[in-house]
Amino acid sequence: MKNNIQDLALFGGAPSFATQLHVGRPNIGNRETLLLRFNDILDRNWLTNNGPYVQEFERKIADYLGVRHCIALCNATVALEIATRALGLKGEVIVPSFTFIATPHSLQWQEITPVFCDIDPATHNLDPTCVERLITPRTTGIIGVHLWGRPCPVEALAEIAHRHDLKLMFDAAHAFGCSHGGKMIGNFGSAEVFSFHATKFFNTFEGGAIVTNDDDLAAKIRLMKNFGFAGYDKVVYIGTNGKMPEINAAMGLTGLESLDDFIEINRRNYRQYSAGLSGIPGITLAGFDDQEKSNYQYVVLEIDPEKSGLHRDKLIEILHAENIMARRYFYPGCHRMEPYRSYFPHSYLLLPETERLCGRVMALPTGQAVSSADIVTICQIIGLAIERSVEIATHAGIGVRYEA
Ligand code: T4K
Repeated sequence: MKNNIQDLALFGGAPSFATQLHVGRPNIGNRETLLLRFNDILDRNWLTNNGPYVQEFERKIADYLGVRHCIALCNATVALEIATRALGLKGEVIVPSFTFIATPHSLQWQEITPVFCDIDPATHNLDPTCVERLITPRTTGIIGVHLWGRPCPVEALAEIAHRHDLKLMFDAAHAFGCSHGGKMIGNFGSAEVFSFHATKFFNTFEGGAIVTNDDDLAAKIRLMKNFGFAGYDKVVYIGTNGKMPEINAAMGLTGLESLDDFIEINRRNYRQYSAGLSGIPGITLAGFDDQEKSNYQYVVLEIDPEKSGLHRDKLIEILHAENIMARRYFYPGCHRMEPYRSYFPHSYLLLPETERLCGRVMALPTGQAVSSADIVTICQIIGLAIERSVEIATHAGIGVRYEA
């Protein structure tokens, strides 16, 4: 237990953890079952191209979500590219800037202009009023991101899309296993895209999926992910290679069998963080709606520098020195990354809430790899740092910015 700032590793104490605790450590299901499936794949000599495990994986995901179609893909970035293309998006598409860079890149890659929209500070998701202000004659669609697995204002966005005759789809990379109004995420908009990357609470090593209730769209996506082939020697669309290999589906099928355990571990961790951080001035933990299903994969703190006396970046420096590898998701905002910062150098003027949150938010480690004792220690260090913020400022010079 550390009691004063000299105990903190940044100021000469021993790090709290001998090895690093990471955000995004993968959850792994039953190893024996997984290895049996790997052996099956090798015995069958069928490694990819819509193999039996991919087909089983797609059926199980569709059943779990209650959607008509799931198309398993190699990752969510390619899934976003295929979904936007299949929907016929072009010109301008409205997206949040407070997201992972894959959301706008999937558009720009196809020479569609991502138009960055501000967010509601209470939910970190698209603010429908700002969305409406950004619609121009070139706008063809809106992509909402269910950030941290918390649902977008889907009804308000659907109403705007309907009124302006725009396509609406969702980047649900964070939201597998989450619900909105009692309905699983995956059922909203024309299509939703999940990521099953290693860092997600449920993973297929790399992987993603498009889910939709639209039969025609699903058929088009299936062609597009396989070069446009509609049978041997017959190509009917421009397509790409978006296929998920069998080994990834085997990982996914095995993970699905432990899904409830993964969620339970995350929920337990989240509750413990919530209790351990409550009452620390200037710290707000992004909440989840208890009436809905959530995967609790992102433990996200907002640090108010006035109330806590510490800048987020100083706190990250302190945590990193303790081997707690907190992350500044999603700093500095997509609009401040290339090529967007060169294309739209003044876009920050329209993004005041995004700008504010990008400087205040951090994600903490959770999942199978984090124990209850680890969380006690992490909360204790955050509490100590904020309690001694004045001393820390004197010792280290406040306002020292974490390297950008
Ligand atoms: N849309 C949204 C809203 C997204 O957040 C993402 C991805 C996408 C779309 C695109 O999905 P994919 O095309 O990736 O399916 C990571 C992930 O690579 C990325 O998938 C994820 N979002 C994003 C939020 O996080 P980085 O740049 O933070 O990755 P990296 O390598 O720094 O790893 C993060 C942490 O995870 C590290 O602290 C270490 C740990 N880790 C990572 C890997 C790969 C492990 O412990 N084991 C591992 O195997 O992007």
